[in-house]
Amino acid sequence: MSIPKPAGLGQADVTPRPVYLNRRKFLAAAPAAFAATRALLAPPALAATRLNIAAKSPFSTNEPLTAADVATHYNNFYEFGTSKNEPARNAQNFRTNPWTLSVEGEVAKPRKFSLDEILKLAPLEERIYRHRCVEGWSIVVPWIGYSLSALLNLVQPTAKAKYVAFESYWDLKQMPLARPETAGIAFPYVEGLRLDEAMHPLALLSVGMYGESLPPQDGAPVRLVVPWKYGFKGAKSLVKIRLVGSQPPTTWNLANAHEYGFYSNVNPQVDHPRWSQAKEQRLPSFFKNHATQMFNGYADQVAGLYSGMDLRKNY
Ligand SMILES: Nc1nc2c(c(=O)[nH]1)N[C@H]1C(S)=C(S)[C@@H](COP(=O)(O)O)O[C@H]1N2
Ligand SMILES: [Mo]
Repeated sequence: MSIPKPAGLGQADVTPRPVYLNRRKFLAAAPAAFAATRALLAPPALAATRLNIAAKSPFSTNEPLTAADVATHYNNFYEFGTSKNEPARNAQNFRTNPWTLSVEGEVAKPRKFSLDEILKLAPLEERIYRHRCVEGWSIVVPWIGYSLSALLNLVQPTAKAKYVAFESYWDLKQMPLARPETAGIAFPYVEGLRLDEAMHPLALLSVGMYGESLPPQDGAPVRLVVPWKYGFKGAKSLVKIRLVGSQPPTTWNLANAHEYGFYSNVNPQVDHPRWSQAKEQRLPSFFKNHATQMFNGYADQVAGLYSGMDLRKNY
C-alpha cells in the first residue's frame, strides 16, 4: 500500500500562478453577483474580528510584510483543495464557532478549551515572522497569538511527556476534498514537536493575522506557527494537542518519509530530494531570488535545541 504521490509538495519548480490577479479579474467582472452571493452564503459569525494586541513582540522581523491579500490567497490547506487558490474559495463557510481544543495525554490537568478561553489565556502579541514552505516559497506575516508554552504550562506536562502531537479538524461534510484519494495525504492532518521545541518561546499558538482573527483558509480559529521549521509543521484549525512519550506520526512523513522528516528545520544546506533549498521565492515574486537562511533566520534562538544532532540525518 502506498499513498498517492503528493499533489502539491512536489510542484516547487513550477512557477505558481498569480492567483490574486485572477481573483481581481473575477471581482471586476462580477462585483454585484459576488456581493450578493457572499451576503447569502456567509453567516455573520465568519466575519473577521479585530483583535486587541497587547504587545508587539521583540521576536518580530523588520523585513517588509507580504501584502495580506497575497498571504491569504496563496495557501496550503489540503482539506480544502490542493491548489494554492482553492482554500480561500472553499473554506469561506467553514464553521469555527463554537470550537473546542482538547489538551490531553501526559498532563496533570487535561482540559478542553473553548475559543473564548483560548483568546483570553494569555495577552495577545503581534509577531512578524518569516514563513518558509518546503516547496520553496516564503512570506512575511504579522501573526497574532502567544507562545504555545503558555497553554502547555497551564495543563502541566508530566515527567513522561517527551513530545507534543497536534491534530487538525477533519469533517468530510465541511471538507469534501479531504480524502487521501483526492489530496494525496491521510487525514486528519497530524503534526508533532519534541517537548523542548514546543516549549520554545518562538513556537506560536496563533489566533490571528494582519490585526484580525485568522481567515478560514489560514487555519481558523487556532493554528500553530513554528517559524524555524518548514510551514507544514504548523498544523491549522487545531482540535487536539496531546502530550506523549514517543515521537508521534506526522502527515507528510507518513505520505513520503524519504522527502519529509519529523524535524523539518529550514536548512539551505540540506536539499529536498527533488529540489534545492538554498533559495526561496519571496511572494509575490515569481523567482527564487531570496537566500534561505539557516533555521529560517532564527538560528541564534533555536540552534541550541539541536546541538550534537546530525541535521542531514534528522531532516
Ligand atoms: N491541517 C493542515 N494544516 C496545514 C496544511 C494542511 O494542508 N492542512 N498545510 C501546511 C503547509 S504545507 C503550509 S506551508 C502552511 C501554510 O499556511 P498558510 O496557508 O497560512 O500560509 O500550513 C500548514 N498547515
Ligand atoms: Mo508548506
